[in-house]
Amino acid sequence: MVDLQNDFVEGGALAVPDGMAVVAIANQIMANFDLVVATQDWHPADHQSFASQHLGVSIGQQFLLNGLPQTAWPDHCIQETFGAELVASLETHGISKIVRKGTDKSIDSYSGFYDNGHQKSTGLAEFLRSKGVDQVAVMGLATDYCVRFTALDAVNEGFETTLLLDGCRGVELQPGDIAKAIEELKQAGVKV
Ligand code: VGL
Ligand code: ZN
Repeated sequence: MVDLQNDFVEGGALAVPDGMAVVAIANQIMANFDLVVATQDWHPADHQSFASQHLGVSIGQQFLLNGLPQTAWPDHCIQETFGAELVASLETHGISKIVRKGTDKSIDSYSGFYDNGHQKSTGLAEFLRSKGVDQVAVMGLATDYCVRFTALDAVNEGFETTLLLDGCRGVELQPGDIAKAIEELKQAGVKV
């Protein structure tokens, strides 16, 4: 379950259209899985993906962050704030592990497995293997960012990976971004 946090649902700083709908879906389907992991975007207040940290960079704009292409986001999911908390209506007792990502201010981390430069692992793949997991299903927010990169890393780590599309909503900064993400995942061997 990717980033089911207050800032990504209605009223949040980086609200994904209809984002709250996937929380109810998560609650409905959770019991069908042997192991449930939640990711949590968890940024320091001066995270360099925030447009507010750069002169002349506006929200939604592309820029280079330490050599990597980066979208400028509104301040969101700041550690220890309400916006970073998991949505309160999410059933949390079934969750075995919470993976926090995006904690290094100098690099973004869309995936639950690696940062965007694929330099540091969160330990999620190792955790899943230690539990005997060989199949992974991915849902959450947002389809075209954190869900996309989490599912791509899952399949590239050798897990048989399924995108639960009904349980995802996207940002769609550009029209067609969600469809492109789905196509990319299919090409990579993710079942949709
Ligand atoms: C996300 C943009 C910035 C996401 C996180 O959860 O998809 N998107 N940080
Ligand atoms: Zn973020």
